Amino acid sequence: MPPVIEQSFMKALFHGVISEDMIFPFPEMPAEDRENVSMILDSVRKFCAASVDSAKIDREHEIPAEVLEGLKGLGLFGLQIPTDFDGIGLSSTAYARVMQEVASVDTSIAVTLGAHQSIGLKAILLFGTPEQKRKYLPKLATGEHVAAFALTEPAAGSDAAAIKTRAELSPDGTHYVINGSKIWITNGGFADVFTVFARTSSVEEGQKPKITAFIVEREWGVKSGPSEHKLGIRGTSTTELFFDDVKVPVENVIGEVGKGFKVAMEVLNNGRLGLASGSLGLARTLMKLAIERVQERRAFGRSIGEFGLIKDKIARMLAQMFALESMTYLTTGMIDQKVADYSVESAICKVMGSEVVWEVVNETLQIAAGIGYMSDYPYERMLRDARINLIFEGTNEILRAFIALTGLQGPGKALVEVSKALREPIKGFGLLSDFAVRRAKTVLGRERMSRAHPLLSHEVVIFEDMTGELANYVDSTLRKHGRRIAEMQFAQRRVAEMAMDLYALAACISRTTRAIERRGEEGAKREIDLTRVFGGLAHRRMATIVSEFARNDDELRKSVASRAYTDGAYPFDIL
Ligand code: MYA
Repeated sequence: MPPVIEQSFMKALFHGVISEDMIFPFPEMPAEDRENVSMILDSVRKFCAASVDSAKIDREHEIPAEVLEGLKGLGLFGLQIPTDFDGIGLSSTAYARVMQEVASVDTSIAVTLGAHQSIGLKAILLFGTPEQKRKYLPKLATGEHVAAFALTEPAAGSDAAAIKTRAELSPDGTHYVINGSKIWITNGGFADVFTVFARTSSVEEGQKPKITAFIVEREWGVKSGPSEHKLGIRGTSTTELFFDDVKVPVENVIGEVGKGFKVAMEVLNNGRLGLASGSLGLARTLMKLAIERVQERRAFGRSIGEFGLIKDKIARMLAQMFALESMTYLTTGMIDQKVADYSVESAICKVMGSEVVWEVVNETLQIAAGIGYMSDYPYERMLRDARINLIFEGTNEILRAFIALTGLQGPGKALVEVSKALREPIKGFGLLSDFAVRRAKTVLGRERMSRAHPLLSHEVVIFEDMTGELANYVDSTLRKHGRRIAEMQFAQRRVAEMAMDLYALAACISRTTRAIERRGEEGAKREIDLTRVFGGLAHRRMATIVSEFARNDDELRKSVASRAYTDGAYPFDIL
C-alpha cells in the first residue's frame, strides 16, 4: 500500500505551491476494477434499456418496485461495500464511474442510489466498528435494507452544526434517547437504516455544540412524513423524519461521542464526488441529444449545427465537461491512492459538476428551442432534475465560502508563523513550517509545473501565472484583513472561483499530458484541443477576477441590497 499522503494539492496551491507529484501522472482506475466496472456498466445499460422509463418515473413520482429490485440484483446497492460484507468492493474511481452511468440514464435512480451509499451508509463504511459493519453492511449491500443520511433540519441547512435534535444518554448508560426532527431526507419514506446526527451537549448560545453520529433503525420508532412534491427528481422519496423518544443502544454511536460533525463532513466530502460524476453522466446524455438535434434540425437551408453560435455552445459544453471529468477522476484517483485530505477538491468538483450540468441542460434546451420547452420531450424534465444539484450536498454558495476559507487557513497560519519568526530572529527560522519556507522561496522565483507536456506550455503558463496571482492575493488580503476575511463573502467568492478554475486546468493538463505520452500529438488531438479551449475560458474568467481584486464595487452592491431590504420591493414604477 502506498504511504498515506497528508497534504492536499489545493491547500498547497493557496500558498502558491504547486505539488505536482499529487496530480502527475494522471491516475488510472485500478486494473482489478476496470474489468469489473465494464461488466457492471454493461449490465446497467442492458437492464435500464429494457426496464427504465424515466418519463413514467417522473410522471408517477415513483421508481417502480421491480426496477429497484432489478438494481439490487445487479449489486448496485453495495458498490463500495467490501466483498467480505457481500458488496462489490469498488474503488472510489470505479464507484464514481458507475454513478456516472446510472445518472446518464435516470437522475431519480442515481439520487436514490447516491443517498443510500454515497452518504446513507458511508459513515458506517468509513468510521464503523467491526461489529457495526458486520451487523449492517451485508443487508445494505444487497439492498434488503436501504440507508438514508439524516443531517438537515428546518433551522440547520447550510449551517449544519446548528441542529437541534437531541440525544440524551440514559441513566444506566446503555442507550441514547433521540428527540427531534429532520427535513428533506432522501429515501426518507422507505429507508430502514438512518445515519442520524444529534446534539449530545446542551444548546448554549454562541457555543459550538457537540454532535454525535448514530446508526438508527426505523423499527426503533422513526416516523416519516408524506413525500414532498418537488420540481425535479420526482421519483425519489423526500420526507421529514420524526424522532420521538427513539432509543438507540450506545453500541450504535458512529466514531466518538461528540465527534459527529467531523463524521458528517467526511461523509459529505465523499458524497460530493458521486454528485460530480452523476452530473457528468447527465451532461453526457444531454450532449448526445444536442449533437443529434443540431444535425437533424435545418434552418436557412442548412443544419443548425453549421452556425457559429451553435458550434460555440457545443465547444464550450465539451470543454467544461472535459474539465469536470478530469477533476472528478483526478480526485477519486487521489482517494484511491489514500490521500487523506481531499475536502477542498471534492467541494470544487461538486460546485463545478452542478454548474456544468446546469449550463449544459440550459444550452441543450436552448438548442432544442420549441421542443425543448415541451413536456413530451426529455429536455424540460432533465432541466428540472438538474436544478437540485446546485442546492443539495452543500449549496454552491456555502461551498464557495468553504473552499475559500479552508484554503486560506494554511497561509493564515503560515503568516502568523512568519511574524513570530521575525520577532525571534535567531531561533525563528527553525520555527517555520515547510510551507512557510517554500512560500518565502516562491516570492523570489515563481513555482513551476514541470511535468506537463511541452505541447501544453501555453496552458501551463496560464496555470503558473494565475497560481501566483491567487497566492499573492491571499497573502495581501490576509495581511490586510486578517480574520475579517471570514465576513468578506465577495472576496471569498473570487478566491473560490479562481481555485476552481485552477484545479480544473491542472486536471486537464495532467490528463492530456498522459494522453500525449500514450498516443502522441495526433492521437491526443481531442484532449489537447479541449484543454486549450478550457484554458482560454478559464484564463478569461480568472483575468476578470484578478482585475476585480484591485477594483470592484463590492461595497456599493452591498449598500444597494441593504436599501432594498428597507424598501421591501423593487423601488420604481415607470408610471
Ligand atoms: S445532505 C445535507 C448536505 N448538507 C451540507 O452539505 C451542509 C453544508 N454545510 C457544511 O458543510 C458546514 O456546515 C460548513 C462548516 C462547511 C459550512 N471536511 O467551524 P467550521 C471541519 C473535513 O468551519 P461551521 C444532502 O443534501 C473544520 O475544519 N472537515 O464549521 C443529501 C473544523 O475542524 P477543526 C471539515 O462553520 C442530498 C470543524 O469541521 C469540513 O459550523 C442527497 C468545524 O468547522 C470538511 N468538508 O460549518 C444526495 N468542513 O475544529 C444524493 C468543516 O478541527 C446525491 N470541517 O478546526 C446523489 C448524487 C446523484 C447525482 C445526480 C446528478 C444528476
